[in-house]
Amino acid sequence: MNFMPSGVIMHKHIYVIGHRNPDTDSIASAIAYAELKKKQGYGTVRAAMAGEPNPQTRYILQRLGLETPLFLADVHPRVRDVLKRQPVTAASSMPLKEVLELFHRHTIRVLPVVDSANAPIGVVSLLKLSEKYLVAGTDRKRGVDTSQRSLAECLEGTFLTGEATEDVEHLHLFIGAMVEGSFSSRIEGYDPSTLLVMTGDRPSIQTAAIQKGVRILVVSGGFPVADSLLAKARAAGTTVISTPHDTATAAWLARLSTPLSCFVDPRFEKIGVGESLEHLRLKLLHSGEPAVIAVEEDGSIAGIATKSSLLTPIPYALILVDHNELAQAVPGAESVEIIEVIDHHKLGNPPTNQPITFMAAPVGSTCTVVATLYRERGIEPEQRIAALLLAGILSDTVILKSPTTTGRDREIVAWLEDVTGLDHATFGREIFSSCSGFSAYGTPEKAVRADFKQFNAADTLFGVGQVEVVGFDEFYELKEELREALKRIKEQDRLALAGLMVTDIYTETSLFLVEGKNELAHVMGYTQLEPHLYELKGVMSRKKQMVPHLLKVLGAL
Ligand SMILES: [Mn+2]
Repeated sequence: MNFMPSGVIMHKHIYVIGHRNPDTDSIASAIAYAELKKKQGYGTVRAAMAGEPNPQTRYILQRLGLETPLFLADVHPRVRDVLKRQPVTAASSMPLKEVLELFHRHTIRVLPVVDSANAPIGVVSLLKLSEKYLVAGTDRKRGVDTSQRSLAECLEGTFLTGEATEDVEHLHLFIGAMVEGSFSSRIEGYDPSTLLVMTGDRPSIQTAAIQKGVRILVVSGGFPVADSLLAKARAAGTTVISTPHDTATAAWLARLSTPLSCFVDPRFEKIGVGESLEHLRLKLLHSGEPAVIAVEEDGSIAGIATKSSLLTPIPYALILVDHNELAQAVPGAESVEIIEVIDHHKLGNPPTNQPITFMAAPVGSTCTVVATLYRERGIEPEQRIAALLLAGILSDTVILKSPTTTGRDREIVAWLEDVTGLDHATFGREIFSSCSGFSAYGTPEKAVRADFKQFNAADTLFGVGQVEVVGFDEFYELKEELREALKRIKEQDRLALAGLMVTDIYTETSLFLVEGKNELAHVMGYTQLEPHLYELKGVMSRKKQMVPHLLKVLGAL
């Protein structure tokens, strides 16, 4: 049976993940279901968790030698999830000639310019470049901004005098294709130190240019220059470059030798790869820029994000286990495709765009549902996975004693006992006694908060925590501290009542320590052992027994 939609989903990473504040069932079902998927040939499936495991879960994983699932605190899609890496970049010293080739070869419109550490320092857009370059102005016709190094490289030239300096100079280009007299009167009025003269096999022009002390003389066609002239050039400070190109080509190449630094726009939009796609969307929307440069944590360039990045499919999807309501799901789940739900709670799931696998059953634990899937498909779980499933069921049903336990839970437990050779009662006791009680939580307040849920009776907001114990000795030792913790929680959360169920899994009795609503004593209907403390024989389930009872009696007040 193929339970996963084929096609595009196949190469996505799929995380099987339980609810926030995960309990054992939530983490056990995620691991076991991810394993089932792998056994069915889905290699990209991985178990995850939306929070740190509680002490009981930690104990079980350690006992079975299983790894803690991947901790996903937040699954909001990030810039890195949709970014195309290895962007085309250029250094600011690159001549325009090569830059245009990059634009052409990669069919791009925006080119980021990076420094030697690969960090972006600006952008060049093809549109702005063509505007700046092609629209003629009075100075544009002659003006050439270039360095001697860039010029010589573009001309494939050789320095006969002078050297490859890096400074960008603003030069005026003249072609010496006329008699010497006309040439000299042409360049009259220009500062010789800004003159770039190109000529071929014309000693008279060469001589005139050097006598005038022009900045650069380019001799085209590879023609030789007399040694005596070169000596004069050296004395005059004129750089002489020999190029194999003809004069027309050389003039064109000189214009394209302008380094990119002359065109870089230092204002650009930047975003970290770890930032949310939503942030990227807002940047693209409000900046008016067609592209945003994405940078790695170290500041180096990661890629270019454009509007099409926002349409790129997210490379991962979720399978929710042990919950179906987004309010309980890992933050960001609403922005990610959910492809399956495996659960045993009331439905509160949002609508989906696609048909999905949705399995929910009113059984004692999600692990019961997952184990059923193994059995139905004739796939025997690996021993420690079977033991993990067993642990999940025993944890959620308090060793099959909770009123939430169903016949199907018992049946699956019997099957898992066969597979693992474990006795459920012994294993259950081990699980609960190893980590039950208060010491595992650190402080009394943490013990109360670890599994604290809020409820509303008419307009009365109240909260109930639950701790499972083996015997009440430790509870009585900590009772006053726990009461202080309940007082603080009641204040902090603005509750009318804050209570703690301390459930002894052997005697199947809960003690209920409570702060607030003192008149409760008249209506509670259970033995009051002392002020603020009630004994509730046979009460183990908060959701099926305690909360319905409190809703009833608080409503009657
Ligand atoms: Mn559960």
